[in-house]
Amino acid sequence: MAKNDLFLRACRREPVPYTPVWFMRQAGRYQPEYRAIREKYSLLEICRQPELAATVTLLPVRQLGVDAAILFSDIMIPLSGVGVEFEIRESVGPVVHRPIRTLAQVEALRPLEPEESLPYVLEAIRILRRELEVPLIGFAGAPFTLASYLVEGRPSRSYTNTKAMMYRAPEVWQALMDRLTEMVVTYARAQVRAGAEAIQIFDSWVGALAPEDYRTYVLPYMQRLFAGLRDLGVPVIHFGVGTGALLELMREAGGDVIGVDWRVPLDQAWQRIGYDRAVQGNLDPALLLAPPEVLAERTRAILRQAGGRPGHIFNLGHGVLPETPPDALRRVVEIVHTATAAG
Ligand code: 1CP
Repeated sequence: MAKNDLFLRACRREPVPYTPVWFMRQAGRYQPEYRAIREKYSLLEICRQPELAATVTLLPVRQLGVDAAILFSDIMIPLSGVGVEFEIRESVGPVVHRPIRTLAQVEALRPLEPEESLPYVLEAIRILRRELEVPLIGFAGAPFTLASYLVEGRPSRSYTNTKAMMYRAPEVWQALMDRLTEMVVTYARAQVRAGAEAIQIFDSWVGALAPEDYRTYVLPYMQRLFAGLRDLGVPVIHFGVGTGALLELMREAGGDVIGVDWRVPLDQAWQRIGYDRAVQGNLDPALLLAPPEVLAERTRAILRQAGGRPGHIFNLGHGVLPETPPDALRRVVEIVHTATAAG
């Protein structure tokens, strides 16, 4: 079968016969098959065994009919390669054993050598490229979002320690963001060399920042990050949650595709971002729990807001919730494909 490259064409804002769709967290707890694998293996075990990571990556591709696959991994994975010790704690998320608070701790971080310390990630990508008939997206966490876990030591709502470091110890913050930016560029480049056909940068928690703070403490690093990926020639997606006040700054930072959450209507978001970028989004993941006719109408509403303009990739505004019925995801794929093919 010829490869379905609609996702890559849409990233480049080329016209496509129908709108491509994939879902953040399309492999995960909502799937009985994933839960069965998780009974035998921890999340990190799955990430570190290339055959298992590839199997989990493939599950939703075949079941849902999506137009792209995303490597099954976690944003924390490359941190093990720079010397950070962490675990993924059940019902909590990433927990860092010794949160980073001092310049000495930042300076103790090693440069990342992906082939040495993360060979299983690169091997999973190579396996997937042999198996997949849709493009493979690699990914990395953005420096701010990674820093939030390193400084807080665990998931946070207020990012108090992270912001305190920005304001009170800017030299520590700058050193940390420098290291993380370099790590992300090295990591994403290795993924593309191994075969990843696009990269998504997850700045999931950057919406916690006021625009002025984003400009001062994050934008320069993000610009350097995207500049460091430009010559690879693969599309780069720049995603964050709660970024309604930051979309223009995210555009300024970079990315061929800007990921938008559900809090901003897609037509307004695209107008603000500018039509010289592609956009990805933006159905509220909770709508997958709504009655079928409500889900269908809200899916079509997003397609109307995209207005048939080349450069829309349909996705959720954030990851699939564990409570989601798999059938709801299949229906969304069907609606996106048929509604845009007819139009
Ligand atoms: O086994 C489990 O079900 C535990 C939950 C889980 C899963 C499924 C974690 C722990 N990580 C993952 C896999 C994962 N992580 C993927 C899978 C690929 C896919 O989309 O199919 C991806 C893309 C990630 C990336 C990730 N990890 C992000 C960015 C994406 C996002 O959702 O914003 C973030 C913020 C993390 C940290 C993390 N890892 C795990 C959890 C529960 C969290 C979030 C914790 C928090 O609330 O801060």
